[in-house]
Amino acid sequence: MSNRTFTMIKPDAFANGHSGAILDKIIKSGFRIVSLKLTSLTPEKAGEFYAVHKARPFYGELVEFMSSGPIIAAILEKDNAVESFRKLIGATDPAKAEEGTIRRLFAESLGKNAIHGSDSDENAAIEGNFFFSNLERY
Ligand code: 3AN
Repeated sequence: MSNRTFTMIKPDAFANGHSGAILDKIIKSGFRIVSLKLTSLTPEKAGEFYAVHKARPFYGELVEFMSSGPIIAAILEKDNAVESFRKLIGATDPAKAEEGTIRRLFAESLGKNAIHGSDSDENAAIEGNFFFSNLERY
């Protein structure tokens, strides 16, 4: 069990002005920010990040959306970080996400669902390294 996870505030939540409220909720939920940056993905980079979903029917839509505007990428630390953060963000489909979760509060739809959270310790490390070099972490 690792104590780090990776997150992105997606283009919908950033464009809708929810970044501050989302970061506040993350911090108040006990996560420490290890690394943080405002950035954006080219379609090529978004395609690479979501390569595991290449065969899925929504892949093209996902890549287009994720490269449509600024995002905030971050590495977060807390005991049992991956599982605890998945609980905080809620189900992929905001309509099915529990009351009080980030997706329930801020997501627009299944595709535009406000925030990403790594689904395993292994992916948390891969995804964190995708955005940050070791030198950028403390
Ligand atoms: P999660 O982000 O909850 O781990 P995944 O890994 O199944 O969910 O999907 C990755 C991303 O792909 C989701 N965050 C969502 O933006 C998008 N996505 C998943 N399922 C669909 C779908 N049926 N239609 C459109 N976009 C989808």
